[in-house]
Amino acid sequence: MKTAFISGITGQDGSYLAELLLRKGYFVVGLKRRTSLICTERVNSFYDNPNFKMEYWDLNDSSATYRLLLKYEPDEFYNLAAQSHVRVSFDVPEDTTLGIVNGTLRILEAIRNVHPKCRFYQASSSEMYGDNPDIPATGYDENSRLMPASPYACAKVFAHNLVRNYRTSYGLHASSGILFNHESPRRGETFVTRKITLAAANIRLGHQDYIELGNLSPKRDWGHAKDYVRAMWLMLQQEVPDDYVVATGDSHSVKEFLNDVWEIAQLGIPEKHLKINKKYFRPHEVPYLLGDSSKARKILGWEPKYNLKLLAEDMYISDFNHLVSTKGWK
Ligand code: NAP
Ligand code: F7E
Repeated sequence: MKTAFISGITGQDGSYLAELLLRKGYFVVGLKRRTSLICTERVNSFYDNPNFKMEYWDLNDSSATYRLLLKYEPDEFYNLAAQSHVRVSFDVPEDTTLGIVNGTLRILEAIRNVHPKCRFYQASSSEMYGDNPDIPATGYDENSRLMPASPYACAKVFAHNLVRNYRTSYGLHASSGILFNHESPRRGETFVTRKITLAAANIRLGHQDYIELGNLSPKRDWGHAKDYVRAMWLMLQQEVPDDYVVATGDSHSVKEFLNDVWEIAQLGIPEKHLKINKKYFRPHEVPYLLGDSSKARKILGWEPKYNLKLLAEDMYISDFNHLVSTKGWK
């Protein structure tokens, strides 16, 4: 039985990846930082699975990394932990950067020193391309120039380069997935897609009047997290470690996503329920992201099952049903 570590187990991707690996017969160790409230909502579905174990750990704690690597000798380590909110990274740049950069470095060093056979996955991000003005017509690929436009993205670039450096310098089986935006019913409520689907459900049920958003023009290549965790696993099954872009190849604006959700929710035109608030604008925006995942499709045999419409439906229906069942609203 293979053993996998997942840092960021309480996050969106961590929970979907754990479900996938448990289905594949892995023993999964979920690495969780200590929080004052128990925030295990996303892991409830498998918390009692005998092949799942939760351990306290933190990106800022080398000793825990060494101790747990020696205790479990995992076959695979998926590093998904991060302060992952781009807007918030402008407010807490040190915390964001230290966690992503030093945290990744600590894991790579620990693997190199005590358990070099362990395969490593790094959660790199399309935010690393930033505001690069030279976007290829087919989208960014693994060789496109990185021009990060936030503390979060700068830190991800540093960590991305570390992974490549440890792969070439020490021969570690270390891969980075350059994942474009991926969403789901488990997406954090302050990311724009989930904010929109949750607001639409609340408005539809008569418990919210309007939604406040920032810049509606940026375009994103949005996919479903369930599709994207499959790509993470596929990367670590390859003989040779490498970097891969994971994206749908289709980009839409925030306004288009809003329109789609309002249509699904049968709410008429969004402008009836929309206020623009400057506080949600960023000091530096990434205007357009489109990914070219040809390499992942060819070498990993990966392809997404969800398009934007299916994603929006999944998220809206989940939010609507959850409000009806938990609050008793009709
Ligand atoms: P998420 O929902 O925000 O989850 C982040 C996870 O990291 C949470 O479990 C969080 O714990 C944990 N974490 C934060 N700081 C930590 C620390 N100091 N020590 C230990 N754990 C810590 O993010 P996600 O959407 O699942 O994304 C997973 C990873 O992929 C992240 O690294 C993100 O930057 C990257 N990524 C995401 C996307 C996307 O579109 N979703 C795209 C590209 C890359 P708490 O629950 O306690 O906060
Ligand atoms: O913003 C605009 C905002 O916060 C998307 C993270 O998972 O994906 C995510 O980063 C767009 C931006 O995601 C609001 O200005 C408008 O242009 O949902 P988001 P993100 O910044 O793209 C990447 C790939 C990651 O790696 C990150 O970890 O939507 N926008 N109005 C808004 N955004 C938010 N959050 N809230 C608004 O009210």
